Amino acid sequence: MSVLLQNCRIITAEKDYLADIYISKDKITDIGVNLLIQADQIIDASGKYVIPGGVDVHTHLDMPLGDTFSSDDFETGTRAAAFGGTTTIIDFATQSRGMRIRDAFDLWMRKAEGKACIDYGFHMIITDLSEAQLRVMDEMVQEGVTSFKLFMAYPNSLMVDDSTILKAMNKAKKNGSLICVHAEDGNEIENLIKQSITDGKKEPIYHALTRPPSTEAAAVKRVIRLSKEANVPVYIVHVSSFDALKQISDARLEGYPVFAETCPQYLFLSIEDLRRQNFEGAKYVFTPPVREKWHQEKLWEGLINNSLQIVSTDHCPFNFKGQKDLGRNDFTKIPNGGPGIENRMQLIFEGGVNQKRISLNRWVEITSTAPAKIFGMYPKKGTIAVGSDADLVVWDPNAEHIINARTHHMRVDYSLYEGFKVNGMAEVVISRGEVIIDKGRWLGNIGRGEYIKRKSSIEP
Ligand code: DUC
Ligand code: ZN
Ligand code: ZN
Repeated sequence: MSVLLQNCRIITAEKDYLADIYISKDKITDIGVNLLIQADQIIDASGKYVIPGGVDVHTHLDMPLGDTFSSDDFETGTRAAAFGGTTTIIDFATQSRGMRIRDAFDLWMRKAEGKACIDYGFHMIITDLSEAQLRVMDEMVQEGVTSFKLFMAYPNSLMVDDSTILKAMNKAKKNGSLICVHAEDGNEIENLIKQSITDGKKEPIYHALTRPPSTEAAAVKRVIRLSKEANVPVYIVHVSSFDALKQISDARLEGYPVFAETCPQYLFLSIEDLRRQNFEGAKYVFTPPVREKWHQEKLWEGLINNSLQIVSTDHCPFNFKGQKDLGRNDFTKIPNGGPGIENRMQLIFEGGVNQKRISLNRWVEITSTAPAKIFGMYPKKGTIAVGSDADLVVWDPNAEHIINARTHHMRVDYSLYEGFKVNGMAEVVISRGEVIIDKGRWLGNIGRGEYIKRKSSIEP
């Protein structure tokens, strides 16, 4: 199978130019002006941008939480991602306490197998690091799991102590993997939650008020200190506040390899959303919480000046009816997470490019290239080059769209961005040479996605 894309305005992280792109089987094999090559399929991209497929390095599909699961599995979640122009995800396999890392990896591989519609990799969440499991980290790297996430929050389930983080960092230094951290001070937050419940303060807004920015900043500061001690890079996931960002940008100015992502929910939503009436605030319960509105512009600045390198989604959807309402009388029982895998590219295009905060190149960089580089998939993913996987999106910059739960493809009964008007949408989506979306129609096969054995992370 071959595809010729003609009249493309190709946008990568570095370039912006006109050319045709030729795809043979699953790879880009030629890029040039007026290519005269026969092809099975010709796509005219006049007036559109052609970008590398989006790379979302933070998703939770089919994720267990208490007695429930995130509402998108690998089929519905990856299909929705594709509709939004994302062609690669990295999901999180979780080693629950007492579980072997190898078993967690096998379990998540089974969840994705036969279901994933786009290519996928895994990070491994570590909760238990005995000497035996420490050795398994090396095995995981051989399997292509080259990043590990550790939690400084959730004392009763996922949290690990600083010595465990340090142990993981020392191992990562030897095997070339990257340590990712959920940075919130779990003990401090636990005290604030206990006090809030004792005081009868149980509405969704208290989710944010018991996790103030200071608890995020304190944890970021602590983990940066640990990474300096171990002399390794560190990656901070889902940065939500200026306070946390400041710790990161200060460390980077001093020359330390601290990397970080933020997510659309922190760029577009605020603590006011948690105050919505009739328990609607529960839709906005995810961790870290939404902040006061002024933090949004600070996070955009972080993306502009490269203190933040990536926008991922932390897609972790739970239905309002039947899941979020488990916490109707107590915010601590609201399943923690929100949907967004389908909306990332268009939201960052709207808030970034259309609102003139960032260039087209930077949009591609933070949504595709840097994620591929930092997480060991470049140049297979994250760029448009001869030899790269043919993961491409024909992006219509003028398409008008109103985001809403009725028409989105995520399996969740609400949208965090209901009614948001955005210009710009994925028109054609190609994954490894196969047109899987054409003008809103799904053409791919379920389960066609392939597992990506990632290499060690490299600096962007
Ligand atoms: N952290 C995540 O990254 N995702 C869901 C919940 C959480 O605490
Ligand atoms: Zn987290
Ligand atoms: Zn997450």
